Amino acid sequence: MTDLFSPARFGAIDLANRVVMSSLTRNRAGAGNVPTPLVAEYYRQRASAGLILTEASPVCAEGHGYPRTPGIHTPEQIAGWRQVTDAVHGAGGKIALQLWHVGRISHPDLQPGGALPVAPSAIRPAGQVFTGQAMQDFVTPRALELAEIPTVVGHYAQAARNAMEAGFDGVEVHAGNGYLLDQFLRSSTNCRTDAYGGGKENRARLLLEVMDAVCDAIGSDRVGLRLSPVTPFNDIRDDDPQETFDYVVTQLNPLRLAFLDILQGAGGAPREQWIPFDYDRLRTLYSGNFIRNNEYDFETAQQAVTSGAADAIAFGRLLLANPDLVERFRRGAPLNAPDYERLYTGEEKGYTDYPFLPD
Ligand code: 8OZ
Repeated sequence: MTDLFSPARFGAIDLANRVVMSSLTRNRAGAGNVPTPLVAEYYRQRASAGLILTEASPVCAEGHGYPRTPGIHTPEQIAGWRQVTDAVHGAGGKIALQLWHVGRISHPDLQPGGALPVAPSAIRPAGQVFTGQAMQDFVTPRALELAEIPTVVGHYAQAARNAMEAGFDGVEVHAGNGYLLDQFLRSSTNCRTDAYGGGKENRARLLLEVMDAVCDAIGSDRVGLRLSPVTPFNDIRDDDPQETFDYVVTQLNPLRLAFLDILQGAGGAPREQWIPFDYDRLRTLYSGNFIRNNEYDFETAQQAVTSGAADAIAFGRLLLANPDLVERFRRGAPLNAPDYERLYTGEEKGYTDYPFLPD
């Protein structure tokens, strides 16, 4: 019987088990948003997961919205990531890079030339952004011109090629959590009247063009996709998320991606506040490898894989705090708790110092 410890083949990527490390932003990049040796050590420690999905990595300078997030658009960043992939491969692991563009979740202080962040429509997100020194209110972004859209698509394709040059096993396109591709997908952030706004077919157009371009660039068997149908993170909503996401996954089928990675629920919000959504329906509509994420423990993850509800489970908080999570699951060992104070602090503490089980 297939269980969490069974090997898997996701497209061109062989996984030793079905415990996937979820993408987690950790803000430890060095100058020039370059991954440092400490970043390589963090991922190396977690190489026993079947597949590591890296923290989100901006595909272009305009795609940044947080300090010290490692990009994949300069030669120095590619070289920095190469140290990470070498470290993970040296420890027998597999690693895919998450491709990111924040869209409106940014600030002129984080943009080239102090420009306005870009978005599908000029709608300001509620809330504030940390610009390195202080929290500042979000600004009203600039709506992308129709003629600029091919450039955005091109950034994703080039970033995927850069990821291959850096030695990654694949990439995961980040189309969740209220960032650029999600801003296009959802009705609350997309009021465009051209071919990229309006009904679900138009709102999904940019995402599907990006997926086509990334698949053409590196081969669809090395490409995955992250969606988060109902997370309200970054002030985003959809009038009919089921209709939107049923359509998206159906359109993805012909691409034969390596995997689809679904963030269920609403981030860290309590389960009672989760907007109802039929994830099993997505599983049924989608013909490829299906990863589920959010609040799984060993028992519920094992149940999801053995029942066929998922092909793998992605763990964020548990893998953050337990680099040897797979071994702890095998032995039924106790788990370390995450240090929430140090998620984004840029230091070794709370990053590379979580204890392993004794041999
Ligand atoms: C937490 C802090 C900063 C960024 C996401 C990339 O939500 C993120 C993120 C999460 O997908």
